[in-house]
Amino acid sequence: MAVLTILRYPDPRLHQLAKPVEKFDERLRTLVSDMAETMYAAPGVGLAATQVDVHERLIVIDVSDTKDKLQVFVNPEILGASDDAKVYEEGCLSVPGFYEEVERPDRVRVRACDEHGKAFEVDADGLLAVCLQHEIDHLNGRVFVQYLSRLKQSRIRSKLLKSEREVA
Ligand code: GNR
Ligand code: NI
Repeated sequence: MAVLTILRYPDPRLHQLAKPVEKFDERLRTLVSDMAETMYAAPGVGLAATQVDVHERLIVIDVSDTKDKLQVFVNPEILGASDDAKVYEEGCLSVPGFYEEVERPDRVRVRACDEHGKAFEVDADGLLAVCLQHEIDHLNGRVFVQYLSRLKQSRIRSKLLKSEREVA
């Protein structure tokens, strides 16, 4: 078990397109358990492999209050989305300290495999729907700040670059 390093915006590696997982082997299950540990330690409600610099289509999510309901999505696909949208105040472990409103479809149907390669589908609403869309965006190289105005994006970028310099 290991806590992995989370990439921070505006790291260009956050914009890489992740490739499908092909082998459901021990390496994948170790990565799932390290990602889960990293998510719980942060703490966060979700984590995409892209955020730990692994460019494969893998997400972990736990939106439970008790933090004991890990959900693993390998090669997730959005099969359908509701016409009605909802605004949610989003944050991201790769964009620490910033919370902004993002509008997305209210409900999504997602198909994925678990870490053993078994396929399943879920109908998601509420925070799970927001989180699934946020994480699948990461796999496609998209960070939530890209939904904001260019002014907000550039403010967030320069503040995070400045705080990086202060830590160094
Ligand atoms: O921990 C997280 N909380 C969150 C809150 C609102 C909308 C999305 C999220 S996901 C985020 C963890 C993260 O950055 N996942 O990529
Ligand atoms: Ni995120």
